[in-house]
Amino acid sequence: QPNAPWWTSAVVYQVYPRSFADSTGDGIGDLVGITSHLDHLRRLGVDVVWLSPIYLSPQADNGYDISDYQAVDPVFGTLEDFDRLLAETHARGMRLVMDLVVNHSSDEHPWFVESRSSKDNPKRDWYWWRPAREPFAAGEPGAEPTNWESFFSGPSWTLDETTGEYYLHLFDRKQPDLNWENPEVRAAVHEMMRWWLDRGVDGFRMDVINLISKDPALPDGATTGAGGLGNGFPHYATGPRVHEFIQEMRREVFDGREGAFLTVGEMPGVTWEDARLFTDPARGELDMVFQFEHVSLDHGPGGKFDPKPLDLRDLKASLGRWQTALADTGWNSLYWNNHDQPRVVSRFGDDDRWWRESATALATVLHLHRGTPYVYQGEELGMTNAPFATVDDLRDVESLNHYRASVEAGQDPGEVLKALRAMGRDNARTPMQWDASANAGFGDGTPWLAVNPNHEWLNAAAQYDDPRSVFHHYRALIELRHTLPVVAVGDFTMLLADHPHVYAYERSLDGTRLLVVANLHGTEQTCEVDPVWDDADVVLTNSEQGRIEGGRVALRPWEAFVRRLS
Ligand code: TEU
Repeated sequence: QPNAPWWTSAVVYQVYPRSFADSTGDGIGDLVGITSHLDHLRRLGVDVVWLSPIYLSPQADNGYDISDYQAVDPVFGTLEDFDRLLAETHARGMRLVMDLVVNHSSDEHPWFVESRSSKDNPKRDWYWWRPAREPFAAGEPGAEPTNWESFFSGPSWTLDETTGEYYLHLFDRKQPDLNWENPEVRAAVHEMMRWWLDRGVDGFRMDVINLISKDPALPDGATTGAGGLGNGFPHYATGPRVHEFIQEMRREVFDGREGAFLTVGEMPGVTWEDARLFTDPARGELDMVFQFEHVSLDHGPGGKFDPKPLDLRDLKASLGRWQTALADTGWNSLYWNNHDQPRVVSRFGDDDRWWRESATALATVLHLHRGTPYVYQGEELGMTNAPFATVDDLRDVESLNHYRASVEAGQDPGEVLKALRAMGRDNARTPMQWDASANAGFGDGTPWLAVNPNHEWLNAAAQYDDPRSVFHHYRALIELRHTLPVVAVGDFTMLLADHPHVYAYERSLDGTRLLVVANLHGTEQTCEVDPVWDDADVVLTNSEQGRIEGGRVALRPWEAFVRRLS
């Protein structure tokens, strides 16, 4: 398609710097470590690297709490290290996208330090300050200005003794929300973004960017949470001015700038209707969004830490709905994993008996949808969830807060730990498994989060020379997107929507047709497709079988194949 934007045929690779490669031996990954492994990414064939935050930060939420947006945290290196990483990325024909975390800053950011210092400080209004709710005195239970529950447990307001008022934090208390109603805040963010673009970066992944416009009336939410807390989500998600703010950002930061950029908005709870608006090119907002519907299907009534088994029909209905919704206007992001999600081979696959088969089947299903695929570090090796034995093995603020709050509320610690083991974010954050050596080749020091013991057999070095490996399957999928326009921009049609275990769809463009069929179950399955596929070329498979006779397909456990007609 001559007019399709460059990112329709691109694949993005997410690096979580803390866990990628440690060059200094302090147990924490760093920029020099990333630079030294860029050839792994080139070998895989990805087009874009998205770097999770490397800015100066107290690291309360591993860098998603920023105290200086224009400095590199010493734990990751220096600005010179960054410039070198950027140059080496570009030298390999890849682009580099930064994380933009501007719904909130750190409480240690000078903006917040000033803001909290007095009620008449010029930066007071850069954050959300409110007095105690009448008739309570500040500090009394129930005195919080709204009943909103924080994403990381407990109230989303904390009392600051200096002025006796509360500040809003949708996440941890060390992550106060910036007040986007204030034009000075927006101008400061735009200036900072331009500074990074002037340095040569190629775009931004925008953290919880659909939460930046709150209803300024700050109404209470329906009470659902623990201890009488309420759900504030309807009052801060996709709020009244969010499209205006994002359009303004586009104008102020990107308009008139030479280059090929990528913008992706992370948007918990976003609907497909809103996603169409955010990504309609005519509206000048974002290139694509991360939606959460498909990674919420295994959440039970109690939320993510009350997981239930996935029904494959729900997954097909959800992803299919998004394919249809953004078929003519807007664009999808495709992902199973990121630094917040459990590992997909453990979550939707079988990381034991059918490890290789299920990792490659799930990859096949995802990558050949219409949209831009994202690979999270280690996913291309089939990395799995970690065998955390006790709560002391965990590091994530969300998990630790949830554990404390649940146990205080009387839940059984063993049950809480079980849920954290299945769904906790640290599963995604164990060090990258480069080889079979003691720390998996991550670095010489004791890693900040223990290496998964399965690195002895599950590692990059073991897969490079194995054409059947998970790594080479990802490499082949990425190559298909680069070489076949039907993968990048073809139409999508879901097949067999009611089959409980087989995921199948067709892509088509100008007379070229692709058939994708995957058995996402550990038993043999059969299904029917159009007999026209009987003799079609097999473009990719993770199995030896792959026969179609008279339209009848017999599939081995977790078998996946792609066929082509043209
Ligand atoms: O995450 C936002 C978000 O809504 C989630 O993925 C969240 O971490 C999780 O669902 C809580 O249950 C972004 C970042 O990706 C995450 O790492 C940060 O902690 C969060 O924003 C705050 O910056």
